Amino acid sequence: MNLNNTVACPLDCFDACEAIYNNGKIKANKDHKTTAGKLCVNFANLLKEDYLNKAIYLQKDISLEESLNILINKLKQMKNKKTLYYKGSGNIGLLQSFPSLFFSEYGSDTHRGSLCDDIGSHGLKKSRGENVNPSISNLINSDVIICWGRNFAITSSHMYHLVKDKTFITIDPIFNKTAKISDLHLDINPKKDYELALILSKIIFENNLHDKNFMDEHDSKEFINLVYKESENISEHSLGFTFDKLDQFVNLIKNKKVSIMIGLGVQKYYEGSDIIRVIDSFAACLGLHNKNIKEGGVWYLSNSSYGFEKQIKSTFRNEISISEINYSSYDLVFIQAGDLVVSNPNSLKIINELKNTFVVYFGTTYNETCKYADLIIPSSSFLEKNDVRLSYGHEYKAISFKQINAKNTISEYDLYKILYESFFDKKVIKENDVFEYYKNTKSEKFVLNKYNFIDSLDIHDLSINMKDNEYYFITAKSKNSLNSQFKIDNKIYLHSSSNFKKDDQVLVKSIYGEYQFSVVISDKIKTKCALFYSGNRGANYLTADKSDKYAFSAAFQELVISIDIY
Ligand SMILES: Nc1nc2c(c(=O)[nH]1)N[C@H]1C(S)=C(S)[C@@H](COP(=O)(O)OP(=O)(O)OC[C@H]3O[C@@H](n4cnc5c(=O)[nH]c(N)nc54)[C@H](O)[C@@H]3O)O[C@H]1N2
Ligand SMILES: Nc1nc2c(c(=O)[nH]1)N[C@H]1C(S)=C(S)[C@@H](COP(=O)(O)OP(=O)(O)OC[C@H]3O[C@@H](n4cnc5c(=O)[nH]c(N)nc54)[C@H](O)[C@@H]3O)O[C@H]1N2
Ligand code: SF4
Ligand SMILES: [Mo]
Repeated sequence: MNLNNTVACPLDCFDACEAIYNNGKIKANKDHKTTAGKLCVNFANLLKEDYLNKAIYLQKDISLEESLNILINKLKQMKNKKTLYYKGSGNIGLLQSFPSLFFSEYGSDTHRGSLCDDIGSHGLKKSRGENVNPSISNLINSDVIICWGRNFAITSSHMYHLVKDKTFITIDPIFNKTAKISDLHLDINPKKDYELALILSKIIFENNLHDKNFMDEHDSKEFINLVYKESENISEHSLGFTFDKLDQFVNLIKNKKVSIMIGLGVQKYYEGSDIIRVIDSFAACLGLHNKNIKEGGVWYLSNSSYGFEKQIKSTFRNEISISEINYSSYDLVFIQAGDLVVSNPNSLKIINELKNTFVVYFGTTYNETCKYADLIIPSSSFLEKNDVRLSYGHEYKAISFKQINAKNTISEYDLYKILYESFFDKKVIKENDVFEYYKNTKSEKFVLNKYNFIDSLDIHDLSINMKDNEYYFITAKSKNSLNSQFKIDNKIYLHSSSNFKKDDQVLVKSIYGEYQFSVVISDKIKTKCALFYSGNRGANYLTADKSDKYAFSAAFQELVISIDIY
C-alpha cells in the first residue's frame, strides 16, 4: 500500500478533509476522523476545474519561463520597489505562504486584517488571550448545539455529520439549512446578537443557571451591571421575535451540556469584535469556559496554527488594512490565490485601481480578477504539490503528498525559490523541512488562564431611520460554491413582504456603489433583509472600503441598501 497517497482539500473550509489518490481516482479517506469517507460537491467541482495551463502576458499566451523572466525583470527595474504582495484564500495549505518570504525581503507592502474571521477573532482574543476551539470530543459529548450566525450544516458539513442527532438551536435572520434541522429558530434582526446575549444572560442569572464560581473568579461585576442596565431597553421589536422564544431557549438548555458554534454572521460589523465578546461572555456565564469541562464549549474559526512554531516567517515593512488598500499607489501588485474584484469590498474601486497599475495574477484558474491582470502565472494545483492543512474547526490535520508532476505550472515553493535566488545571495529554506515539521508536529493544547468579561458597549443601530425601500445587507456562504469559486449565484433574495416579484430587475444602491440584480422571493429570508451569496459578482459593488473598529478587517454588513425597480 502506498503510504504517500493522501491529498488534502485545499479549499478555505472548516472541515479540512483528506482524500486518497489512486491511479488517477480520488476517494474520501475513511480513516480520517472528520472526513469519514465523504467529500462534498465543492471538492467534486475542484476536480473538474478548468485549470490554467499556460502563462499569459498582455492577453497573449507565453511560456512559463517567459512569464517568470518578465516578473523578475519588472521587479529588478523597479527603483523604489513600490509593490504590493496580496495573498487570498483560494488554497489555505500551510506551504502556500512561501512567496511571502521573497516579497517581504524584496521590500513589498502587504495587507493586514482579513475578509473573513479577524473581527471576531480579535474579540475572542481580548476576552480569552487566544482564539482556540475546544476538542471536537467536547462537541460530540454535548446535548444541545447552538448555531449562532453560523450555517453549521452547510459550511462545516462533516463536523455537523458527527453530531447530527443532537438538539439544535439556530440564531439567524435567515431560515437556513441549519435552522431547518433545529428544534428552535430565533430569527433575530441583523446586528442584534449582543442584545440577545445580554437578555439571555439576565434570564440565566434569574434562573440560577449560571456558573457562579467562574464568574466570581474572573471579575464579572461590570458585565453583570451591563446586563441589567442594557436589558431594560431590549424589546421584542428590536430583537425581531417574541419573548416566548427566550423561554423556549432556556428550557432547551436547562441542565444540559451546551455547545455554541459561532459563525461569521455575528461579526461582519463595525463593532463585530465587541458583539462576539458579549456572546462569549454569555457563554462564560454558562460555564462553557470552565477549564475542566469535557462536554460542550464555544467554537468559532479558531487560530488553527496555535501551538505550532511558525515555519514561514515574513516581516513586511508596511501592512495596509485589507479594505483600504489603494492599489493604484503601487507600480506592481502581485496577487496570489484571491479573486479581489469579487471577494473584496468595493469592487468598482478595486477595478479602477487595478487598471492603473501592473497586475500579476498567480493562481490556478482564470478568474474575474485575471481580466485586469497584465501577467498571469499559472500555479500548480493541489495534486501537484506537497502541503499540510490544519483546520479552523477541529484538531485533525490533512496531509497532501504530491501525486502528479506539474506541467507548465509552478508551485508556490518553486516560485519563491526562483525569485529568491534571482535577487538574494542567501540560502532558501528547504520545502521538505517545513512540510515534515507540520506533518509530524502535534500542537500544544491551549489552557485558559484568564477571562476578561466585556464591560462596556457602544454599538450603532443600523435600523435607525431605515426607509421603506431600505434593507439590511446580508451575505452568506452557499452550498455549491466556495466563496468566488464554482457554482455562482448572482441573485438577490427577498421576503415576499418586500412587494417585489420573482425575476424583477432591481437597482440596488448603497453609499459605496450600485449594481443591478434579478430577484428571488423566499420567505426563508427575514423581512427587511436582502441576501446575497458569497461569490455573487455584484454584491461587493455595494460594500465599504472601510475597516471595522479594531481588527483592520472588512465589515461587509455594516450598511443598509436601497432597492428600486430598474
Ligand atoms: N460579499 C461577500 N464577500 C466575501 C464573503 C462573503 O461571504 N460575501 N466572504 C469572505 C470570506 S470569509 C473569504 S475567506 C474571502 C475568500 O475570497 P478569496 O480570497 O478570493 O478566495 P476564493 O474565492 O476561495 O479563491 C480565489 C482564487 O484562488 C485561486 N486558487 C485556488 N487554488 C490555488 C492554489 O493552489 N494556488 C494559487 N496560487 N491560487 C489558487 C483560484 O484562482 C481562485 O479564483 O471572500 C470574502 N468575501
Ligand atoms: N459550502 C461552503 N462552505 C464554506 C464556504 C463556502 O463558501 N461554501 N466558505 C468557508 C469560509 S471561507 C468560511 S469563513 C466559513 C464561514 O461559515 P459561516 O460562519 O457559516 O458563514 P456565513 O455563511 O457567512 O454566515 C453564517 C450565517 O450568519 C447569518 N447572519 C448574517 N448576519 C447575521 C447577524 O447579524 N446575526 C446572526 N445571528 N446571524 C447572521 C447568515 O444568514 C448565515 O446563515 O465557511 C466555510 N465553508
Ligand atoms: S467539506 Fe470543505 S474541506 Fe471537505 S471536501 Fe468539501 S470543501 Fe473540502
Ligand atoms: Mo472565510
